[in-house]
Amino acid sequence: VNPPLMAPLYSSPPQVIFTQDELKKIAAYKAVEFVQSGMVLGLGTGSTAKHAVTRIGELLQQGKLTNIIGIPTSKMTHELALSVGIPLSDLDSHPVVDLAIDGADEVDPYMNLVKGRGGSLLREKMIEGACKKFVVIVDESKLVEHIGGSGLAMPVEIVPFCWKFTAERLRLLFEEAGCIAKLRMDRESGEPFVTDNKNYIIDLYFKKDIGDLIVASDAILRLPGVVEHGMFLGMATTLIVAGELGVRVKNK
Ligand code: ABF
Repeated sequence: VNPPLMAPLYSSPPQVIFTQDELKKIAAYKAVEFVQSGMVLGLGTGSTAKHAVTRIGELLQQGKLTNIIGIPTSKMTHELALSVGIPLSDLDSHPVVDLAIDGADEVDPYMNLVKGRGGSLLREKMIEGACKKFVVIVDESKLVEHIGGSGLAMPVEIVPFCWKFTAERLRLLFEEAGCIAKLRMDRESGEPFVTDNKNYIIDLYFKKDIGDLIVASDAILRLPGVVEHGMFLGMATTLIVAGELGVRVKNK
């Protein structure tokens, strides 16, 4: 048989369409490549971080990782990590965390994040603030130009005591940005959503840009009744984004 006179210059690449969950898994597996035996790990919460926790458990069971200690960022992650065989501890016993891996709800071009739509922002911020390296894993739908400007919620954890008063003070802080402050409800019970720390969440929605993020952060944290907010500014050291065109890793 004669060879073809001219081979085609390009063969069209196979069209692979990933589901959003597959992209989350790709980002999570990439992050787990940073994990080394002997590390103390911050274990994130959410549907993306879940893939990383499960993968770390798998590698432990296969003996490819040893001597890992996990610090879970929520009760849910605590349960998951135990179920996949990750030995657990906390910040009191391990105040320095080598590496944390967690998802995010929004990521801006400077790697500032909004987190907490899953309700675990306080423990996430404590643990991820104590780590040497914080790897954020997202699918590309989480990338935004300005955090807080997507029309989606910016969560603030508050004490339940006189929550309406605190919600109104939060709304007034951002009145010029057309802020709406809503108490987060638990879909199943119809009662207020209660965090792992027995607090409430106020979700802030903005019609306009909220301006300087550090100024906004400081103003929120100065309000009595506020425990923490979901802006994670300057904390991420590595960002892993999975999209249809592949995985991108960006370092600070
Ligand atoms: C946690 O999980 C939260 O801080 C954030 O709200 C959420 C990200 O959700 P998912 O990975 O399920 O999209 O990290």
